[in-house]
Amino acid sequence: MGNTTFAIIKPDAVKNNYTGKIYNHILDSGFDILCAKLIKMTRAQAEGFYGIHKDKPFFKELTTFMSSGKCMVLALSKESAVSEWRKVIGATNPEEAEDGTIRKLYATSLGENAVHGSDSDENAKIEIAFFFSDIEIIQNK
Ligand code: IDP
Ligand code: MG
Repeated sequence: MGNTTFAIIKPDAVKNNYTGKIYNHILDSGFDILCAKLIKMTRAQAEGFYGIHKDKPFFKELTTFMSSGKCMVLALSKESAVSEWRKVIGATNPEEAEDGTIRKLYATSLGENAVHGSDSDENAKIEIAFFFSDIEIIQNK
């Protein structure tokens, strides 16, 4: 298992002023933040990032939402970062997310669910490279 994952604080959470709370949640859960920045994606960027879902019925809703406002993108480090971060964020649908998870605490709905987390080491690497250049990433050595 790798020790890096990729996260997004999504536009609903940024709009609702949960960025600081989620940032604290990340640190309190033992992650080291390798890099972070506030961005606003274009529709084309959102479509590129979520290309894996292009045939899903919710693709248009998802890419409209993800390009609707500012979001914070982050690379996070911890042992088994991918699975550890998925535990901290909770189930995709906030109604099914466990108490104390970020999605349970801060999500708006199934589509607008506050945060993103990579689903594999391979995708974490691809997703970090999508948003960050090598020079932006503080190596954890
Ligand atoms: P994940 O974010 O928990 O990995 P995925 O299945 O990869 O969940 O879906 C990516 C994102 O697409 C979700 O986080 C959510 O924002 C959105 N999404 C997933 N399923 C639906 C749906 O049925 N309706 C609307 N949006 C959805
Ligand atoms: Mg996913």
